[in-house]
Amino acid sequence: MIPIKPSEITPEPVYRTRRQFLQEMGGLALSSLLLAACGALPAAQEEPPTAVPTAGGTAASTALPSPAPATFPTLQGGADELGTPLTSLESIANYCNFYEFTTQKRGVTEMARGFATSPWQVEVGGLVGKPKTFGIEELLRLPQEERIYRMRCVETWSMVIPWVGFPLARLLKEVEPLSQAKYVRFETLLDPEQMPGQKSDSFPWPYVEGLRMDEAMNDLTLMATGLYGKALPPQNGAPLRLVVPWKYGFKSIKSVVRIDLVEEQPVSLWEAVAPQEYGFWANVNPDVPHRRWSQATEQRAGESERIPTLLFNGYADEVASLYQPADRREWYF
Ligand SMILES: Nc1nc2c(c(=O)[nH]1)N[C@H]1C(S)=C(S)[C@@H](COP(=O)(O)O)O[C@H]1N2
Ligand SMILES: [Mo]
Repeated sequence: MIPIKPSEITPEPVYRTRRQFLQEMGGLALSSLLLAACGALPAAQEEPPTAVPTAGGTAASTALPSPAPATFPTLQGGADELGTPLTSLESIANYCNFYEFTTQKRGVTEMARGFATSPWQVEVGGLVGKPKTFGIEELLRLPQEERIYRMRCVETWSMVIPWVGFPLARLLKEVEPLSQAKYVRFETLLDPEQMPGQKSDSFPWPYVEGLRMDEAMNDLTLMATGLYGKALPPQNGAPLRLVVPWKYGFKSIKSVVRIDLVEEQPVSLWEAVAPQEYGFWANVNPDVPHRRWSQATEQRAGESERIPTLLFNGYADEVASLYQPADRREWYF
């Protein structure tokens, strides 16, 4: 790490906020130095904790886009169903993976400020009876509910996030899936002018992800439109992102513009980039290590101790039956 004190490079008020934030994220900074971002890049591309976004970045990050839709439910409780306290909005909104902007987790917030999320359309098609292009305002009119989910990145950091959104199943029913549809394929916006990371040819843009039909229809699978009772911050995937809490975080694709029902298993971005390290299924399993590190424990944002990782990220009762036989290694890769 570079031995520069934050006080040497930023004015005092910003430095204070930043210092509080860095205290919370200190452990994460360390683990991100040890692990390459989602594995395919050299660890050297990760930023040390002193190289934080420009002055004021932290303070402004809580200024969420407004207005949030009136239908957003208010926060029900301060913990998940296991009693784990929520991760602070400060952490959720300032430590992000969103490679379309930058591979620097603490740089995303600043880079994504001003990202245009309205107008926004989501094209839903492929093997469906009634293909349809939805305006985001139409999707925001669907009943929105709050879901507190654990989020486990494949890099071993994790958060507990109070999402707002609607089940993906609700949207898919609108377009009437045909029986030939076996998988759902999702695509993020392609717009290198707004998302400068897409000018890098290290990745096959746009970001693509996929689910099998029964995973997509599972009630846990959420299309998130907000968090902490407000509209999604751009850096967290505004205006609409997938959340699949029992899988590693990279499956939860951000800023979705296209959803296709397809017959063939889609090839996701990470699978295309590093097929030896990232598979299609990516179900969380502490007993199946990543090729380069253990998945047995994780670092919860804001906590110093590492904690055990749970099978299916703690959602085994809801989803384990989808994966038979259970010991097939591919499910966890
Ligand atoms: N389009 C897109 N979606 C993405 C990513 C990305 O880089 N681009 N990163 C993924 C990874 S690796 C993780 S861990 C989560 C992070 O979500 P968060 O930044 O909101 O915590 O988003 C996932 N979705
Ligand atoms: Mo991730």
